[in-house]
Amino acid sequence: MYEGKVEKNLDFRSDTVTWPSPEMRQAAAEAMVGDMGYGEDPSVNELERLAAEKLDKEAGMFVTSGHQGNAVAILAQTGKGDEIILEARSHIYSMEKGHWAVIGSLVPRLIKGVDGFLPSDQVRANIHGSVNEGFRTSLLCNENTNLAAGGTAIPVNQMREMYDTGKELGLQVHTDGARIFNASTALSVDVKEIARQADTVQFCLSKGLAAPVGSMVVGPQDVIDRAKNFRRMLGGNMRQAGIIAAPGIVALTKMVDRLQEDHDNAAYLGQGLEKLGFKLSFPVKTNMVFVDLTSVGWGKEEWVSACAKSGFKTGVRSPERVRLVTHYGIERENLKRLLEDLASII
Ligand code: TLP
Repeated sequence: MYEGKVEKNLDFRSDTVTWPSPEMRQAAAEAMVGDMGYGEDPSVNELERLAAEKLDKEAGMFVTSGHQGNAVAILAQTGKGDEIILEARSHIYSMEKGHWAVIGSLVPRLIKGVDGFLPSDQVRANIHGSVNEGFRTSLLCNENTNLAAGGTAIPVNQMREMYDTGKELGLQVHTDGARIFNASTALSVDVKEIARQADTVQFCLSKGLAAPVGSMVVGPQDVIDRAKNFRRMLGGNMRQAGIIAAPGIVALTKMVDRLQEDHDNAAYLGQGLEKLGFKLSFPVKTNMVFVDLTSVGWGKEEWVSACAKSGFKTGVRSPERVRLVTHYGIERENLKRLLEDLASII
C-alpha cells in the first residue's frame, strides 16, 4: 500500500514533473468509475461539470493532455484549408508537432506577439482575403500564461482586445490556458474573467495543479460535442478514467490557492540568481525563471555540471538560456540550497 508520502523533489525542469498529493492518491484509490466512452464515468462527469463551472462555460471535456486538448479544440472550430492565426512562438505552433496541419489541414498565419499579446492591427492584417475570394480565416489562438514571454500573465484587457477583435472579424477564439490558474493568480482575478475572453479554453490539471494526468477543454456545448469526435479520433476516448479524473477534482478544488506560493518561490529564486550575477531573460511574473547564462560567462555545459554537482535538474532551453520552474514539492529550503551551491561553484 502506498504510504502517502510526498518526496521533496529537486526537479526544476517543469511543473509537469509534480507528483500527485496524498489526497489525490487517495481520491484515485476511492474513485467511482464507469465507462467514459458511454458517458458513464461519474468522476469524469463531475470533473467536466466542475471545470465548466469554474471557468463559467457551458460544457467541459476531459482529455489526456494539453496537447490533445488544444488539438481537439482547434479541429472542432475549423474546417480543412482554413487559415488560423497563431502567435509565432506559441506552444501550439512550435511544440505540438503541427496537429493543426497534419490532421486539420489548416494554414497558419503567424503573428509575432508582444509578450503574447496579438495587437488588433496585426490580427486584421492577417485576415487573408474573404470568403468570396475563397479564403476563410476561422480561428485565433492565444496563450495565457505565455511560455515564450517568460511565463508572463497576459492582462485581462489585452485578452479582451484579442477576443473583441476576433469576434468583429467573425473568428472563433481559443485560449491555450495550460497555466490559466497561474495567470489568474498573478493577475489577482477570477479565472472566469480570463476565460470569458475566449470561446474555448484548454487548461492543464497536470502542471502547477499537480494532478498526475490530464487537461480540460471548456466552451459552448456544440463545440465540445464536436471536439469529442476528435478526442475519439485521437485515441482519447478512455474507459474507467475516473481513476485519473478524481485527482483532477482535487487539483481544481484544493491546489489553485497554493499557486501563489510557487510564484513567491520563483520571485525569491530570481532575486537570488540576480544577486549571484545572473541576468534574467524576463521579469518573473508567475512560476518560471529564465536565466541568461552568458551574464556570468557560462554556457550550457557549466550550468549542467553545476546542477549535476548540486543534484538539481533544470530545463536547458538553448545554449545560453535555462528555465527553472517552481511547483508543488519544491520548497524554500530547496531554493536556498540551490542558490548556496551555485554561489560556491561561481
Ligand atoms: N509545456 C511543457 C513543454 O511542452 C514545453 C512545459 O514543460 O512547459 N500549452 C502550453 C503553454 C504548455 O506549456 C504545454 C506543455 C502544453 C500546452 C502541452 O501540455 P501537455 O504537456 O499536457 O501536452
